Amino acid sequence: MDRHITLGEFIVENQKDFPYAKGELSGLLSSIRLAGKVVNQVINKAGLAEILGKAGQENIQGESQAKLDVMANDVFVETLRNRGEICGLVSEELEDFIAFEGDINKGAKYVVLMDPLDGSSNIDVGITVGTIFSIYRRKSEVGNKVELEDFLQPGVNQVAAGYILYGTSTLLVYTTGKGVNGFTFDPGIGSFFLSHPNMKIPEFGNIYSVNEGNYVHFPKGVKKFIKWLQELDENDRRPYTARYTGSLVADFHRNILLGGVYFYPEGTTAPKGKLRLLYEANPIAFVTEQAGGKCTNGLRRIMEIQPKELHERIPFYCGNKVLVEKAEEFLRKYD
Ligand code: AHM
Ligand code: MG
Repeated sequence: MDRHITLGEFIVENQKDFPYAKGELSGLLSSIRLAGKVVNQVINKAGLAEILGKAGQENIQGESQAKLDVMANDVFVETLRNRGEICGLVSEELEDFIAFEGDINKGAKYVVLMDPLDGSSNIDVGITVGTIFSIYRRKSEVGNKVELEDFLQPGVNQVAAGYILYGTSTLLVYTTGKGVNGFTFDPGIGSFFLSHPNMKIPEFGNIYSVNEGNYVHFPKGVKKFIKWLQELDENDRRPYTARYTGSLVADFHRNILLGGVYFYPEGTTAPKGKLRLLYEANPIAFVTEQAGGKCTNGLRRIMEIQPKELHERIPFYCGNKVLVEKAEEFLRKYD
C-alpha cells in the first residue's frame, strides 16, 4: 500500500512553519477535524434519524433554522469549548459571540468564526452541504474575557481558514497561509487523508456560478457580465457553463478544482448580497487567494474590508483572477 499522509500527521509536520507555535493551532485544527467527523456521520444518516426538516425557530438573520443547522452548531461549539484551544466563537446560528471562560480555555489565544452548516436549503434533498471556518489570534489580552474587537478583524489577519464538504465524499480543505491542501475522509478507517496537495485554481476556467433567478434584481453591470459569459466567442471559449447548487462550499470547491467564477452580487432585494463577511466571504477568500485566485466585493479585496458587525453581508465575486476582474470591469462601466 502507498504511504498516505493523514490530516493529523500533516498538521503536526507543518507546525514547524510557525516558529512561535506551541501546538495550539494544531490542536485547534484537530478539534475542527473531530467535530467535522461527528457532523459528517449525522448528515450521512440524516434521512433515517428524523433530523431532517425545520427546527421551528429562526436565527438572528431571520432565517428558519433546520434541525441539522442546530445540531452542527452544537457539535462545533461543544467540541471546541471542551478541547480548550479557543477562548471565543462566532457562529452563523448564534446572535452574539460566545466567550469560553472555563479553566481549560483561560490561556487560549485563538477565536473561531464559522458557519457550522452552510447550504441549509440543500439538507432535506440530499445535496452537498458544508462547514466553513476562520481562525484569528485574539486582539485583547490573553486570560481576559474575549471582546467584540477580537472577532471584528479584517480577513488579512486570518491565521487559518477552510471548509469541510459533505458530498459524494467528505473533504476537509484548509490553509494556514502556505498554500491550500485538501484531505478526503475514509469512512472505513475514520481518518482524513491528503488527497489534494497544494491546490491551485486552473489558469483557465469556464464555469460560472450565480443564482440567475435573481437576475432582474441585479445591478446593470452584473447583468452585462452574465450576458458576456453567455456570448459566443471561440477565442475566449465562451459561452461558459452555468453550475449552481446553492451551497457555497460545493460551488466553490468545484470551481477551485475546475476553474471558474462564483458570485453572489448585491441586488434590489438584497442590497449587500447574501453572504456573510466574517464566516463565509473571508475564509473562502483566504483559500481562494492561497490557491492563486481573486476574491472581491466588486471593488475591493474582501480580506481588506474592516468588518463593522458580526453578521454583516457583502457582495461576493470569487474565482479565477481574469473572470473576477472581468466582473469588476463591467461593474465599473455600468454602475
Ligand atoms: P446559509 O448559510 O443559510 O445556508 O446561506 C448561505 C448559502 C450559500 O451556501 C449559498 O451560496 C447561498 O446561500 C445560496 O443562496 P440562494 O439560495 O439565494 O441562491
Ligand atoms: Mg452559510
